[in-house]
Amino acid sequence: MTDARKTPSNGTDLTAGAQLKQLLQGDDLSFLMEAHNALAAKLAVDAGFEALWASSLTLSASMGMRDANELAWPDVLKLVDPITDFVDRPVLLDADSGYGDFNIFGRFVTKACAAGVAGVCIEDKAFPKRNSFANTHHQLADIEDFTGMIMAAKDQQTDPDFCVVARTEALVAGAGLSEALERAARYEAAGADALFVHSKQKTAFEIEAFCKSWNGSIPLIIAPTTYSNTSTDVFERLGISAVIWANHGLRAAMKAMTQAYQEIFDARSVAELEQKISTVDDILALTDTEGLLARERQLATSSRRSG
Ligand code: SPV
Ligand code: MG
Repeated sequence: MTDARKTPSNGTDLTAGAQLKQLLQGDDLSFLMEAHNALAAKLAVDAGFEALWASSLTLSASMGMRDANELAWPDVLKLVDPITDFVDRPVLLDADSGYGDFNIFGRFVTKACAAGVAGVCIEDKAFPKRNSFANTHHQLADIEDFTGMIMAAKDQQTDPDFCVVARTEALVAGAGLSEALERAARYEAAGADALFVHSKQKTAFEIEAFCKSWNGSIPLIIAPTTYSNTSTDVFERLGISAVIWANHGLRAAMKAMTQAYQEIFDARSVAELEQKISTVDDILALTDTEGLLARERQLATSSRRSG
């Protein structure tokens, strides 16, 4: 029996990995929306997003933790499982810097495949990592160690189309364009399925320079969190394959919840707010409670008949 709670399938028999690969390799620019839990994932899919980003920043924050490997890797898998369970869209899981070495990362990849994850993103920073926007020194990983982790991931994926996205933090770390290009080329040669080049600048000048000099052939991914004013047309012209809106779901929720809580606290009443927020029926509908009740009635009827 199909699970009616789930987002309707997009009508494909492709594995999660193959769906993500198809998006990344397609001619059109794709968009991945951040989701920090199953509810957020469902809302993103309902809005039209075809793929999701399970962000280390927002998964951690939603657990009250810092984006600094405070969330251990088994817990990351526990948090992503309800997301892949609830929505039939590919999820790219942010695996930070791979949680240690090739061995741990390889095990992580096998378990991520079993959890229905479409791909993982691994960034070339030392463990424990710090969020890219944390005002600190960002220590880059050794290139050989990092390429070993990419190779271990490709060896240990159980979905043949699982996507291993290599992310270079060379620009974030201030190591410069040529370091970023060198690392990107090495990661492609090691078997990465796509390259995520990150920048924390307020404009896209670093990304533009990177794209103009890059002569690799794997898809390019960006997360324009700080250069948010750059038009999407620019990304298309640069030949970028996918844009990750990396934290906007949690940021929207935080703002809305902060305002609602304050309004209720100040008014000592919910009367004013009632018309402005989702209804309890909306919550029941989100998880198809009516489907459960219908099934309950159906089973009661058939057991009365057979009894
Ligand atoms: C995340 O969303 O966790 C990311 C992107 O890795 S960033 O926060 O920009 O590092
Ligand atoms: Mg992250």
